[in-house]
Amino acid sequence: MSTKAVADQGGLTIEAVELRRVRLPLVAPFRTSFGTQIERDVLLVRVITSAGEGWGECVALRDPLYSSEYVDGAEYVIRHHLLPRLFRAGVMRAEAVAEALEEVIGHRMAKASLEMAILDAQLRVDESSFGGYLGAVHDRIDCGVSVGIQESLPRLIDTVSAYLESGYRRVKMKIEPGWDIEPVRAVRAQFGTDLLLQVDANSAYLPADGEHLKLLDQFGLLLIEQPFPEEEILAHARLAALIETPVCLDESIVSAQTALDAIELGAAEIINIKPGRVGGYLEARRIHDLCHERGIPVWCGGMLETGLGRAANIALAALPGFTLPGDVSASSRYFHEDITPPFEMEDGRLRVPAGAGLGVQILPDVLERVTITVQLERP
Ligand code: OSB
Ligand code: MG
Repeated sequence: MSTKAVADQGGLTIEAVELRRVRLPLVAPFRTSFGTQIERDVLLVRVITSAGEGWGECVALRDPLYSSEYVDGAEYVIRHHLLPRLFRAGVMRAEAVAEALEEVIGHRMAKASLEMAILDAQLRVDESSFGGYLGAVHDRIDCGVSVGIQESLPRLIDTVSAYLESGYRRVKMKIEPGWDIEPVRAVRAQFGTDLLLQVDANSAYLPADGEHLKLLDQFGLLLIEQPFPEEEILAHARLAALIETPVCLDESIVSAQTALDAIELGAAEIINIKPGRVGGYLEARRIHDLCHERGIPVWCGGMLETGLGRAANIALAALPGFTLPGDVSASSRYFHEDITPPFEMEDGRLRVPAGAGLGVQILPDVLERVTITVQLERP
């Protein structure tokens, strides 16, 4: 711990915050039940303090199709509603960010990006890593991969085959009505029953589709993720009682409170934890902790993050309750070129960064090349 430890000083003094929009083409179109992504339009947050800087990544997508948040809206709410509150609070520690922003309702992805940047800055000063701070117990994590909806069954088999050859330890297939039972049957037939396989519907089904989804039981899936809309907790609980396949929630879980309620109601047998969706890494850890106490398995979700968000997600995924491989893949699964040095898999695993803060450095040349706009906000 450095002599200028942030805790001793009561926090960091924020001098400015840079909001930077970057655009990274994806290596291949990624189709889900809510749309097709061909590039990642990301908002990055750089917090500049008297003791050094920190980076955050906002996971909001370009359009409000996965969740109500979207990147232009996140940038607006950060500039006009969140930063003024953060600046007013003066000296800041990551542990105090949520409270400083509490009166703004929702906008968790926007809030999470600020908390992440301040936590990175704070940990760099304290010379500790995200993993160390969050409570990581592993130095490597198992990688899963999320496979989009494909044009045809042969294409699907080729895509899954290539991912398995590169070492991924678990496959998640995106499904939607019309692309569910037969694609899963084809993957099982080709790769066998040992393959760790799960499906994600991104809210594409109706509560009345329970009997149809029960057809998935024959395939021995690890879980079905978010079949129904975000607010349909009761429908998920009823499905969990109807089918053998464990029901996992993603979109519905926006906080530790909603996680606890969903578990108590029998709607979440497994939880996908995405730090952005729940307002940050501290709330993500609280969800981990409560699930761990109750024996609910969790895994780390992904939002097609750059190397910054990926570094933090890997650290989170190294906590003891993350007993299932997450959607935390190698950088090459997403981008030809990332804004940090690429995360590379070794034997289907990624190493947890050990350096201070996020433990990754920005590549300035790449960052400049992919930047669309930069704005500097000052107290
Ligand atoms: O539902 O898990 C999801 C990507 C963007 C938005 C939502 C989801 C996803 C993924 C990909 O499934 C996860 C990743 O590899 O980053
Ligand atoms: Mg999902």
